[in-house]
Amino acid sequence: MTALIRVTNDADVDDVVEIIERDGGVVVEDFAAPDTLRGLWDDLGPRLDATMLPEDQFGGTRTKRVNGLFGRTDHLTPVVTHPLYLGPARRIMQKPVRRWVGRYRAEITPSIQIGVTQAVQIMPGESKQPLHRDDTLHLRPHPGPTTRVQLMLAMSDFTADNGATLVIPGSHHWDDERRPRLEEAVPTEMPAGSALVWLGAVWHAGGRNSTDRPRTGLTIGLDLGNIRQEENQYLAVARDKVLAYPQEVQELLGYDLCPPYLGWYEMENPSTWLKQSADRS
Ligand SMILES: O=C(O)CCC(=O)C(=O)O
Ligand SMILES: [Fe+2]
Repeated sequence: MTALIRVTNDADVDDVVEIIERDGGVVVEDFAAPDTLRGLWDDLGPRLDATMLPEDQFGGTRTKRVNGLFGRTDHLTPVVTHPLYLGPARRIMQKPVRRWVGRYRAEITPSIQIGVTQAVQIMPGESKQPLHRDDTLHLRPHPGPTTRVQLMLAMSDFTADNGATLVIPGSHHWDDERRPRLEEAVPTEMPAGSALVWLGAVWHAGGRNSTDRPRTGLTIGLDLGNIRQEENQYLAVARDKVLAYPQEVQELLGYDLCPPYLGWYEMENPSTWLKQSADRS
């Protein structure tokens, strides 16, 4: 298998969408600005250092994970709103559907939301994770409409021998019967600051780290707005932190309606309530 295509960070969104829909993913070079990467390390590095290794088997026994990232760092706005992440995520998932409502044929476009955030630090000696599809959580049949567009930002260099994410290009087209084989997977090698943008239906795994240094990545899942968040953002991000984000990020954190009417509070868009709570504080 050949590795995923690489694009520069000013590539055309249409081209990137076409690549992702065909291959299942793409690598965006120099995705995060050096200041952003430094800020992420300043905020998350000490937390990773203090994190114990888990007993978990699926997630690995030598892999550290730090969650709730929008509450733990202020440096994620340019990451989640990056035109080559949010742009393709919107284009791929926010497809309008037409439904009769009384005598009208309504065109309804779903929202998208942040479904999971995690820093993943694969320590020396960790073995390969089992191949999986992250959208298995959603229990939708494959192939089918995309319910997750995911990001893996390399916070350190990703190499074939330090645990670079293994990806099977094109595997989002497979049905639910076909079993993935390790020989089909290719490591997503990329320098720190670059990012892998891939679909939730693509078979992948964290790789084996046979070096003597950790491999650190930061992942975000953007999900269709009518699916339950994997990581509960309402609990993960304290309200004062939510209020400090620009409106677009607040909406992505879940303070928004998924049209026509999912997620209301007192029959209003939760963003209305969030604004009122900002006025009161
Ligand atoms: O760390 C990685 O490269 C991938 C991790 C992963 O796929 C997961 O934990 O679901
Ligand atoms: Fe995964």
